[in-house]
Amino acid sequence: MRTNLERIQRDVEALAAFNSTPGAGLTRFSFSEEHRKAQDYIVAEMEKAGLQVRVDACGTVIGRLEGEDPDAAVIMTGSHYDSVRNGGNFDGPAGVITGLETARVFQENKIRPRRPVEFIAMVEEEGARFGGGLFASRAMTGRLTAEELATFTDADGVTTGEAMRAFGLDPAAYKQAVRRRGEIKNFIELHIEQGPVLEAGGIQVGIVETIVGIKEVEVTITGRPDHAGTTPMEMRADAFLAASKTAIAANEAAVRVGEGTVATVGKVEVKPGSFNIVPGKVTFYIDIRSKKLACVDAVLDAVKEKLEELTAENEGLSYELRMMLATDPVDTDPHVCAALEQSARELGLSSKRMLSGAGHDAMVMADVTDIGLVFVPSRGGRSHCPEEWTDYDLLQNGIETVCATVEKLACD
Ligand code: HGY
Ligand code: MN
Ligand code: MN
Ligand code: MN
Repeated sequence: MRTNLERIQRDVEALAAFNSTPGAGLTRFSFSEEHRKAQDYIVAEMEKAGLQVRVDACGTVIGRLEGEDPDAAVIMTGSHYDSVRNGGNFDGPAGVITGLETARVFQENKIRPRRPVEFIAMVEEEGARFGGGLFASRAMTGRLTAEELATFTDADGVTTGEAMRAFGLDPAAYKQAVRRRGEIKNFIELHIEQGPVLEAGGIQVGIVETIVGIKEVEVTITGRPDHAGTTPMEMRADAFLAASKTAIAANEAAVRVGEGTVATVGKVEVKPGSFNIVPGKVTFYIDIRSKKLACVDAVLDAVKEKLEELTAENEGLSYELRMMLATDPVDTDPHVCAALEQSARELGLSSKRMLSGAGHDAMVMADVTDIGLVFVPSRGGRSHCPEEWTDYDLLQNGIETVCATVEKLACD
């Protein structure tokens, strides 16, 4: 092994300390103080590894190792380092640390690649603060819009653009983050599996062939706040009841269409939010995913039908639906998959081709380059919770696989 287990563990523990909910999992929202401290750590480690470091217009940290041919298309690896609320220490940072450790191996072994190599650390992949998500990769691929920066807000009503400005970025310059097709030869991301497949099969490395498509919609149902005791049931315009029926419709549609399709309502805001007031307004988010886009759309259609039915039968109810994120299913590049598989084999590691039910920045980077996505096992298949864990030696297996593959692709 050329990577160093102690350094990997130190990186995980160092980044995990930049946390706004210590003792209750990891919470590191974008453009927060925790983000700032984590960014400072990553920049310092990249500089120590001999990289030229910059932060792009939307906050992605980019460490560049110049190639013998500085104009050659770049080999890029990395992931995100923001988190969900009360999440785990590995979702995202595992891929950022893969980059740090690969850069260190290049430095220690005096590897001078023909192609430039860029190691990146991205923000707001989860969308946990502003909704949407996959922010940095959408900024790099030109999908981000000024409208989003001005309208996506956090729980305090702060827009993404305002948070960027407070962090020292200029939201008006967001387009400067865009990377053109042709600039990047490959993007490879290492990520924890966040599911049970590798652990259950005793497989060391997952090589993802397809990443599911995702549609995330925000639904706001407006009803009428009334006294919970004096308002007869048949006279109510109960927004939460309508939201519940809509959530059930989404759930039943996902089960009905099958193909591994999933639908989740994980965030609900009920207003005014008192036990003795009939809910007047409910905003909730439906996350729909499938390896088949037609299945995602079938579930979304079922949601829209239910909303139309509920508001037709009760004129006190109305709804608005806002698309927060829409990404199609994406296949990874067969050549990159083969190179990753060969690296795993040469390292004596077992590997398995698989589907990703989680979304990842790699799926967006596929707009401008050919991608690879590597999984390492998650203990008990758990993620997006404090129990999220990957043994450091299992993480190291994935890092070695990516490091060897980045070296091959960069030195070809
Ligand atoms: O939601 C996801 O799949 C990813 O963790 N952002
Ligand atoms: Mn995640
Ligand atoms: Mn992630
Ligand atoms: Mn991701």
